[in-house]
Amino acid sequence: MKNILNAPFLVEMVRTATNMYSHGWDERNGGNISLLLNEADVAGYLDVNSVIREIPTGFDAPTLDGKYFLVTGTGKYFKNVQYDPAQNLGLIRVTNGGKTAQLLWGYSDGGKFTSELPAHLMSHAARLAVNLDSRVVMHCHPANLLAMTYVHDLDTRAFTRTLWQMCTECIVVFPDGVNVLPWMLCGTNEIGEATAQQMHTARLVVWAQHGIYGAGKDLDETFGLIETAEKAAEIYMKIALLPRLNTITDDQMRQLARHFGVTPREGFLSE
Ligand code: 2HA
Ligand code: ZN
Repeated sequence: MKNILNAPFLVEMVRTATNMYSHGWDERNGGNISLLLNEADVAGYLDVNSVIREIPTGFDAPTLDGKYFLVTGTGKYFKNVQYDPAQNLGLIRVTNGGKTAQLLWGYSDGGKFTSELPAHLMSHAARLAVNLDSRVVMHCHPANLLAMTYVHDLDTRAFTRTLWQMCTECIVVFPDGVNVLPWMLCGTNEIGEATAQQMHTARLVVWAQHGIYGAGKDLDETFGLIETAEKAAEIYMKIALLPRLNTITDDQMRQLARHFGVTPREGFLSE
C-alpha cells in the first residue's frame, strides 16, 4: 500500500485548503471542501473493505451511493490542515442511499465530516446531473463577496451583471453567472437542498451575509472560479461609493462571449 499522504488528491487538497486560508477566506473553522474520488484513485492507498466507523448523514443522496469523497472535518481549521491532514480531513464512502458515510481514513481524533455535508453532497448530485466531470464542491467566506451581499440587490441577475461588469474576464470564467440565496440557517438540510437547486443553473452560489459555494471539475478550477468572483466583488466594493464614469457594456460582453466561445446565461445580457 502506498502512503496516502503522498496521494496526488491528498496533496492537492492540503495545498488548496492552505491557499484558501492564506487568502483570508477561511477564518477559524470557516469553510469546507469535498472532492469526489474514483475507487481506482483510492484503492492503491487504502483497503476499501476496511471501514473504520460508520457515520449517519441525516439525509438521502441515492445517486451518490458507493461514491468516495475526501471531505474537510467539522470544527477543523483550514490553517491546520497542512500540519495534520489525518485529523482535519476524512475519506468517506457514501452508502445506504446517502444515509451513511463509511469512514475509510482520517478524522483521526474521532471527528466527522463538515456540518455542511448536506449542501456538499446534494450539490455534487446536482452538478453531476449537469456535468459528469464535476468533482469539487468548495465553500468559504471571502470578505468582498460577503460585503457585497450587504449593499447590493440580491437578485441573481442584478448581482451577476454587476460582477461581470467589474473585470473583463468574469463573463468568460463564469458565463453561467452567480446564483444568490437569501440568508438561511447554515448546516441544515434545507440550505443544502436550496443550494443544490441553485447548482443546476450555475457553479457559483452566494449565501447572503455568509459566503459562497463553488463547484468545478477540479480543485484548481473551483478555487479559480471563487477567486475571480471575489476579485470582481473587491473591485465593486472599491468603486460602489464613487461616481461610475465607465463600465463594460453588454455589447462588449457579447464580443467577449463570442471571442472566447462561451454562452452567457440566457436573459442576463440586455437585448
Ligand atoms: O463552519 O463555514 O458554513 C464551517 C462553515 C459553515
Ligand atoms: Zn460557512
